Amino acid sequence: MTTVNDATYKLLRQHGLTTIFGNPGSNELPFLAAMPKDFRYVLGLHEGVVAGMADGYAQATRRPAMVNLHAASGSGNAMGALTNAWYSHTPLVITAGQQVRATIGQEVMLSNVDAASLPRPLVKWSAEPASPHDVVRTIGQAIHSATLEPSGPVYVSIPYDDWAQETGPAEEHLAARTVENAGELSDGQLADLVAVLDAAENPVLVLGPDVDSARGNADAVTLAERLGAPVWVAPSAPRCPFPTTHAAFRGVLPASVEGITRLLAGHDLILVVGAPVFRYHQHEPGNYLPAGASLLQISCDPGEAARAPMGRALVASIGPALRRLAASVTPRGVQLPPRARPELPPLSAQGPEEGIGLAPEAVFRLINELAPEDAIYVNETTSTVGAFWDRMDMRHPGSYYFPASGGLGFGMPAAVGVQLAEPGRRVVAFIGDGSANYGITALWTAAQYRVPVVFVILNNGTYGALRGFAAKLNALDAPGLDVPGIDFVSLAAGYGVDADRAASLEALRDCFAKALASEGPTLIEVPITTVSPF
Ligand code: TZD
Ligand code: CA
Repeated sequence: MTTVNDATYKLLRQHGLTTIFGNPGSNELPFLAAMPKDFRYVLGLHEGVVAGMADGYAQATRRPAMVNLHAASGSGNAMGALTNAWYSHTPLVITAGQQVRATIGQEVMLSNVDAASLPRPLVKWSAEPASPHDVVRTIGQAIHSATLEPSGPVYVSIPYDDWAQETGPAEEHLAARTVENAGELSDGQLADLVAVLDAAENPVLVLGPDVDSARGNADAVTLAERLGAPVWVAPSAPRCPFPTTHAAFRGVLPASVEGITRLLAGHDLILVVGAPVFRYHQHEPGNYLPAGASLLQISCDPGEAARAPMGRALVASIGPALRRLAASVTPRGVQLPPRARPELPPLSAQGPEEGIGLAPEAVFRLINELAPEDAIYVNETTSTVGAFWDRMDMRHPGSYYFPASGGLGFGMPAAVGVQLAEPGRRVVAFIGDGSANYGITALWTAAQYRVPVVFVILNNGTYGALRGFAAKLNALDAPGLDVPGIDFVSLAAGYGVDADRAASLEALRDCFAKALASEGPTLIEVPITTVSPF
C-alpha cells in the first residue's frame, strides 16, 4: 500500500527537494516520523530563522526550498521573513501541519482556523487540500507554482490524519509531471528593443536582483561593454548583479526619486533589467525621470511591470532576454574609465579611539583584503550599506544577499542557508548589533550542523539607520533607538559558536584569519563608530 506520506516523499525526491527546513510541533510529527534516510532535516529554533535559512538556501541553489512549520503559530512567526522572500522572488514551498480534519471546526488546540488565508498576501498561492486524496497533487501544485516565474513563496496546510491514508490512481502521474515557463521576447520585440538601444546617444544600465538570480551577470557585462554604458545597481539592492570590479560599475542608486534623477541626469535612455522601477525608501519627491530620458524595463514579474510609475515595460524571462539583447546590440567601441573610489587614510592610521570603535569603512576594507576572492557576503548592517558597496569587491554571480523587503532577521539565518548551499565558497555575514537579535538563534543551527559562516557583528550600540532617519524626520527624541549592553561573544558561546571581540584592526586581522581556518562557524564582534546611512 502506498500512503499519502510515501507518495509525498517520492514527489519531493523527484523534484530534488530532499532538504527540509523546519521547526516541528505535534501536527507535523506524522509527516516527519516517516522521513526517508536520503532526506535531511535542518532544524531552526524560531520559524523566522527557519524561513530565513530556506530563503538563503533557495536563492543560492536557485531551486525551491522546502519548509515545514507548526500550524498557525509557527506560520505567524515566519511571516516577517516572507516579506523578504516575496520581494526576492524566492521559491519557498511552505508546508504547515494542521489538526485532524474532523476537529478543525471545533477549533481544538493547534487548529489553523483559516489556514489558506493566514499567509496572504505574502505568498503567491496557498491552499488546504479539500480531501486527503488531493494532498499529493496539492503539494505538486505548490512546487510548480513556487517555481514558475515570477517565482515566490507558496503555502500548504495539511491535516495530520491525511498522511496515513492510502493513495489511489489519482496520485499515479504526479511525480513524473513537469511544468515550465516558455515565454520569451518575440523576434519583433527583440528587434525593436535593439533599435531603441542602438539609437540611444547616452544609454545607462540599471540592473536588479533577478539578473543575479538568472545568472545573467556575464551577459550584462557584454551588454554594457557593447553599449559603452555605465552600470548602476537598482536601489535597495538585495543582490549583486554585476561585477563591482568592472570599469563600467558605478555603484548602487540611492533609494529616492530625486536622488536617482540627479545621478542619471544626462542619459537619454535608462534600461532597467531584473528590478522593480524602483524600490524607493526615503521620501524625496521630485521628477521621476531626468529631462529628456526615457525608461525601458525588462522584468520577469508582471506585478513589478504593472505598478511602475513610469516607463515602457516588457515582461520576459531575464536570462534569455539579456542573452539575446547582449548578442544583438551594435558594439560601439567605447571604453569607460573606472569609477573613482572615495579616499581613505592608510589602514594603520585607522586605530580605534578610546571607547568609540573602528570606522566601518576600515573594517570593510580590511575584510575585503583578507577574504577569499570568491567570498559570499550576506549583509544586514543597515547604516553601513553604502560603505559596504564602496569598499567590497564582488566578482562572481551569487556573491551578495541582503533582505529584499528590508525586514530584519534575514541576515544570520540566510547566511547559514547560503553556506549550506555553497560549501565550496565561504560566507561572511556582516550583521548589525540591532539586526542580529531578530535572527540570533541561527547561531545554534550553524553550530550544530557545523556550517562555517564567519559572522561579523558590527556593534555601535544603536539602531544606526533609525538615527539617520530620525535626523531626517525631525524625530531624534524618539524612544527605542539604542540597544546598549549586548555581549555577542557570550551569546555566541551560549549557542556553541566560537567567538572573539576585535577592537583594533590588528585584532580583526588575527580573528578573521582564525575564522577562515576554522571548519565551523565563528563570530567576531567589532565595535564600530556610528555613520549616517545617507
Ligand atoms: N524590525 C524589522 C523586522 N525590520 C526592520 N527593518 C525594523 C524593525 C526597523 N529597522 C530598520 O529598518 S533599520 C533598523 C531597524 C530596527 C536598525 C538596525 O540596526 P543595526 O544596524 O544595528 O542592525 P545599523 O547599521 O546600526 O543601522
Ligand atoms: Ca547598530
